[in-house]
Amino acid sequence: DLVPLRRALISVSDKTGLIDFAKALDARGVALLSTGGTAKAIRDAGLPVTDVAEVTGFPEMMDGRVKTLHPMVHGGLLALRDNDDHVAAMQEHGINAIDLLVVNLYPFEETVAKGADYDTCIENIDIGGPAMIRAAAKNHGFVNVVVDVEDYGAVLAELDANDGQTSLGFRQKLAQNAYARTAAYDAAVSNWMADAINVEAPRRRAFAGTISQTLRYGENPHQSAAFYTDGSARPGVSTAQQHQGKELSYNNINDTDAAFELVAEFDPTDTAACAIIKHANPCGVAKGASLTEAYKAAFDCDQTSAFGGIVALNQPLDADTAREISQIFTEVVIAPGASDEAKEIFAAKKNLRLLTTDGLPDVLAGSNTVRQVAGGLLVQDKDAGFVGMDDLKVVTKKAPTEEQMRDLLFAWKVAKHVKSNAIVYVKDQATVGVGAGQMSRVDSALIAAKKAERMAEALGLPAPLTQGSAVASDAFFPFPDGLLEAAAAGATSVIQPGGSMRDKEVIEAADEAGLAMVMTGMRHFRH
Ligand code: 93A
Repeated sequence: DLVPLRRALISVSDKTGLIDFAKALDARGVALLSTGGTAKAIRDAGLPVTDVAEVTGFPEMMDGRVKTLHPMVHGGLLALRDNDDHVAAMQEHGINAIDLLVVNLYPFEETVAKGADYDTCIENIDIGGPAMIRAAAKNHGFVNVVVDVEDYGAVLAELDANDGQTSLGFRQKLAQNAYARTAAYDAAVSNWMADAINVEAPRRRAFAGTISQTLRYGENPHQSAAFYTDGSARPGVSTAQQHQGKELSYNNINDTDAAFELVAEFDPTDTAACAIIKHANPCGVAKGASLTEAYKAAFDCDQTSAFGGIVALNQPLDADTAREISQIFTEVVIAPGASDEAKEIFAAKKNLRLLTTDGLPDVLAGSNTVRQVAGGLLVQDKDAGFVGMDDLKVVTKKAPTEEQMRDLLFAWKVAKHVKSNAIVYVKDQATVGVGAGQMSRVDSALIAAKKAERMAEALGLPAPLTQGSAVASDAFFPFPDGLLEAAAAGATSVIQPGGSMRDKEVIEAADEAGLAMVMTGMRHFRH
């Protein structure tokens, strides 16, 4: 299954590494064939190269839209070298075999990312490139196809290991990668179009990813796993720089993402904030006059659960906060930057992973979330819902005080990031009890209150911090019972969407308990 490599067609938009690769091929006796800009670059480097236009007998035309779409090219890529008819056809039409195709496509994804206008995006849809890639990949029995600059070295290594030939296994791997590239390319085009022309639920959707990391295992050690990025390059765990510690695991990545998305709710120019996450749920979130204070307050919500947690900060990590975080075992810290001193402090903590990013994700930016179900995918808009002071409706006799209002809005932001049913108690801009993921809202209210009691004991407080707290419920109270449970825990103000058949009953119960309650008109289920 070894086949020699005698003739290559190179047509690349990204010319990184091109000259070195062309030189190395030339040195191995490979004849080079190339398109306009690529040919010019190779020629300028003093290497012999034939223009595709010379081979096809046609000039590149229509602004380059038609340059390689020709039987002299596609015949050379697709012909089966061991098929008499194919060989006869090549001879009859003077078609020469192409053994290596090197293509990287018009930068469509980058053009979209730059915010280019519609026509510019359209012009950057590569047609001839994918056509050649797909042809070469189909004929991998004889043809090598390279679509990534990173693979240039591997081709040379393969040639050197096999006396100027390549093996079938090698060509198969290249072909598999090539089809994933053209699939991802068309997925990007289709997804861009869905946005550009505003289709709500396109009949077909395409998804694609590029491997970022093979993971030691998945959610459990018997599950294999890998991390793929979609190229959207949002600040977050997929684009973060890791400064120390072993590789992130599947669960680390999932939790770090949850932590960073939550802390990004809090404007860093307004105040410092910290979120501590365990199993994708927050066990402490707080704002503070400094990052250290925010961390301490978040930690005091549930010190037991914070052990081995993921800490996310909305401002660059400073030395004091690094010292404070170092007091207990933390799996990952993610922040939009870190001071050198903070990095040094963490350097002594071998098991702690520090990740820094170039900023915070924009929580209001539109994007999709995708979840797999048996036989399909569920796609929805990301929950970028936002509720401000002006959206709230006071429904009880008592209206929240200014201070209560601030805590209610804080609790509401946190509740959005807690698995349903979510109940979040907040006091002085810090969570003091988080009830997550229960099948009954009453249980979430109870569990959160119970945790607050435990923390009060541990901290030696006279009463749980839920006394006089603000409480958020991610969805409406279907009955008064959940609300009354929160009142029993000491909550004095409530934020919830409203919209239950029994809103009237719930509001009456709130009035009777002397609560101040506001409704958001928006719900934040999270599953
Ligand atoms: O406009 S195209 O879709 N029409 C073609 O026939 C064609 N053939 C190659 N674009 C085409 N290409 C692309 O040109 C390649 O995929 C590559 O990205 C680019 C290289 O052009 P140049 O060599 O002129 O820089």
